Amino acid sequence: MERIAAEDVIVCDALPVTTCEVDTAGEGRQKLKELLDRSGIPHGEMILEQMKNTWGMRGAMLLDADSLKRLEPDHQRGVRATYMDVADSGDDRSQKNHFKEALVLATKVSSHKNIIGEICISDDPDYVTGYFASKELGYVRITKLKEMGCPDGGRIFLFRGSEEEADDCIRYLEHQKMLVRI
Ligand code: PML
Ligand code: MG
Repeated sequence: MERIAAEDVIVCDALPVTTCEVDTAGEGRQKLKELLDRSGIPHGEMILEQMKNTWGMRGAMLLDADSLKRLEPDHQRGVRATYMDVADSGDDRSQKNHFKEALVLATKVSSHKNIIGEICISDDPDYVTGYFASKELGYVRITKLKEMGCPDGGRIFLFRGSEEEADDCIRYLEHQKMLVRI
């Protein structure tokens, strides 16, 4: 538990949600590439390749979307987006709700001015739905991004900006307090 001042908390609305139904993980991957392309993010294939390196990280990869340079101070740990929650949390927390937790996280992450997109594939072997999220396209769920039983997964936050902005972005992702109205 940590006492925090109400004025330090930003309250905002969740990203709008849409769902893209796909039949195969290959189709889902193709959809991700299209969304990256529509967002003006080049090197879609190489960005998706980076997902091979997110397994086992506690946080997310923070990737410069243009140079593909990794910006996390500690590559093994990654950047952990924390200090966010649902604004009205009267609901039952006894069961993990992948979707709600991810929507809250994606809303916080995408609201930083230098984040131009996020890709997520769950690391839960039984959960194959993932998403792309950005300010412009909202939270786009993709119903299959890996095979059932596969433990791989992770998150990539796509960044565009200067080195100083990257420092500010990491501080924001890890420490800014935020409540999200769903
Ligand atoms: C969704 O259902 O919209 C995707 C949720 C991704 C969950 C990621 C995780 O926490 O494992
Ligand atoms: Mg998980």
